[in-house]
Amino acid sequence: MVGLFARLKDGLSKTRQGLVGKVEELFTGRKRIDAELYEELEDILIQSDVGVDTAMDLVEAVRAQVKAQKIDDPAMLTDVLKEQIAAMLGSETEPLNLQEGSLTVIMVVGVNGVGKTTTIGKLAHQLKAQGKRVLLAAGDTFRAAAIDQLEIWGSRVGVEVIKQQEGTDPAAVAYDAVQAAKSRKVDVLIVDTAGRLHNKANLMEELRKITRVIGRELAGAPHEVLLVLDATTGQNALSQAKLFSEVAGVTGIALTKLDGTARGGVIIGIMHELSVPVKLIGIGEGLEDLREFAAGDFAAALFESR
Ligand SMILES: Nc1nc2c(ncn2[C@@H]2O[C@H](COP(=O)(O)OP(=O)(O)OP(=O)(O)O)[C@@H](O)[C@H]2O)c(=O)[nH]1
Ligand SMILES: [Mg+2]
Repeated sequence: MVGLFARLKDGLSKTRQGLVGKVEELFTGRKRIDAELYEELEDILIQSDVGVDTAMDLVEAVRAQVKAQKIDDPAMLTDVLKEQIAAMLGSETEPLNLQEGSLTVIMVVGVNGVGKTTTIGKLAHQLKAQGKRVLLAAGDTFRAAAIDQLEIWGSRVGVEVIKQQEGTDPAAVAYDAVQAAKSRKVDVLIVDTAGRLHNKANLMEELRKITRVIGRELAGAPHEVLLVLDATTGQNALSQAKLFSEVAGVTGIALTKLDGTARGGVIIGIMHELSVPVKLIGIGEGLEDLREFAAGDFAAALFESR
């Protein structure tokens, strides 16, 4: 069996080639640490979707370390950068806010196509493997296909799906689902939502309404509003995160599609520029390809070449 860390490293290979490969090429190709080198480092970081502000802060942090440690060999900068990225990501793992011994409601939000339904399927699988009773709610009533897709995941993973017809008010589906979860003594209810409506204001209003209904039926719920972001969209993911966390009360981020993209650097920007933590990462389309985001492992996997 391929180890978990190896699988993570594998998933991050394109980001590693892009970001770390270019950085190492820069550091080994230079004889001196000078202003030009810092400028090129900043360019590489920006190109890797770290974000302009974060790129500037990172370069500043590297510069301060170089001064403090009196480093004059550019070849030593890879380790310095790795340490600064690790420091920026923090060492804490932020687990999902699961209620011990009572019902937890997780609402999953995000624009269309980012991987909400897939993430729900993977998460349901994980929770079930931990011995939890899981129920899904088909709160994306905008398209019939969305309900079908969640049902396919449900039967694949072996968990039930609460659904109504296409076009039903998703808040009504959420209401039903909370009732069902209570009477069936479910541990975790995961609510899927639409990523696309007629317009953005409608979507946000709908999300607020679902949240209200869930909270009325179960005090303290939803316990987790998980925003799903697609890493391949780079800086777009960062702006979606800003938008959703303002209106939808996001408590955690799941960053998907880190496999197959060189834009994984966006996670550094998200962690640095937002107060919402990345809790889960998606590194493939399979059932097992969802991980808790552990910053230390991430930084190590990013920099380790073999
Ligand atoms: N490579 C890869 N693909 C992923 C990952 N997560 C999701 N996908 C793929 O992304 C596509 C869209 O995923 P969905 O789960 O349907 O996205 P959604 O957000 O529910 O989309 P809507 O319901 O249209 O809003 C699917 O083809 C998934 O297989 C991931 O971590 N890695
Ligand atoms: Mg979906």
